[in-house]
Amino acid sequence: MQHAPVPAPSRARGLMLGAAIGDALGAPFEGGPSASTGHVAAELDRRPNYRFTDDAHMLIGLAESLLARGGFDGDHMAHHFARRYDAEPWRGYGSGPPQIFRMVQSGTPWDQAPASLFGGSGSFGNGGAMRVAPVAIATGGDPATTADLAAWTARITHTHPLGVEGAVIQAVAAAFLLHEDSATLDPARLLRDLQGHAYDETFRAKLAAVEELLQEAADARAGAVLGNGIAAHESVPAAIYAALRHPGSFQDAVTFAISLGGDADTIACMAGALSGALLGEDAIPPAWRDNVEDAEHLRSLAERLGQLPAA
Ligand code: AR6
Ligand code: MG
Repeated sequence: MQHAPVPAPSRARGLMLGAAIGDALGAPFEGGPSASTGHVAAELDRRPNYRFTDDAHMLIGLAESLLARGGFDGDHMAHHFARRYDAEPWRGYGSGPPQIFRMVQSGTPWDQAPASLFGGSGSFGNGGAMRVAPVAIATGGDPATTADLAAWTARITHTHPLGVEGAVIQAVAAAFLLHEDSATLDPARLLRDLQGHAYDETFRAKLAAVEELLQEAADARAGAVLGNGIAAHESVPAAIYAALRHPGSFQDAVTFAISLGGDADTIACMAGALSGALLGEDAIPPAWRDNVEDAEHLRSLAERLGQLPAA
């Protein structure tokens, strides 16, 4: 049976809504143990949480800054993040970003503040990756432009090479999936492309493991092999795996991501963005897309990002 290709505007909305939905639904599971997908699905049915956390809060801030400046402006984005944090500091931010926001607001240039964190090594947390997916809409999907813009947006808070690389890989994956058909999706081709953006052995090995795990019949080993932690290299590969393992179902991709436990909201946020980009808004269960916080704003950001001349 033929099926119609998913149109670009629906994919852009799917990406933005998918990120916020994954974050919100995953939030009550953050820091918990891994669980069966059956258990997670029953909990999501019984008591779905629709309020998102810092992940989608920063993703919205990133999109708003790109739109306000017609592309990347580091000083604007850093101050916009800081203003949004000041307005809603209770969203669950990591420890690093608020320190950077204070520095920037006290006059430290945006491109100097983050390198001082964590004893001068910079953050390898997943904060750069969790918010980066809108970049893929703004660039129209060109991988090199996407990688470059993703790296710049990450460096506002994350300067450790693994923190930046995680954002680049997540953004390039989103750009790829925005243009793929789920019926003909070739995960091996995506993973080969992503290897081209992985300069650190840590990510190269994790991406190779994603490909191997996709060939196994069951996904019971995925969490142990790929990780489920707050570091970029412990969560971006898991999110990519979740989206590729369940290419025909947004609900299954997000439920699986949450079932990994650990940094469940962030893994589900990133998996939700990828799955939403591939499948489009209509593939998201209506109850989820109707009820997630700020749904109309997310849709409007998606539409306007899609009209930006390649950022
Ligand atoms: N050395 C040691 N630990 C580190 C390092 C490092 N170089 N870099 C990061 N960490 P952060 P984020 C650890 O604070 O990435 C929310 O819950 C350290 O424990 O830069 O924006 C979201 O839902 C640090 O506090 O913030 C996401 O899950 C932590 O990684 C997450 O936070 C996070 O790095 C996003 O956090
Ligand atoms: Mg988290």
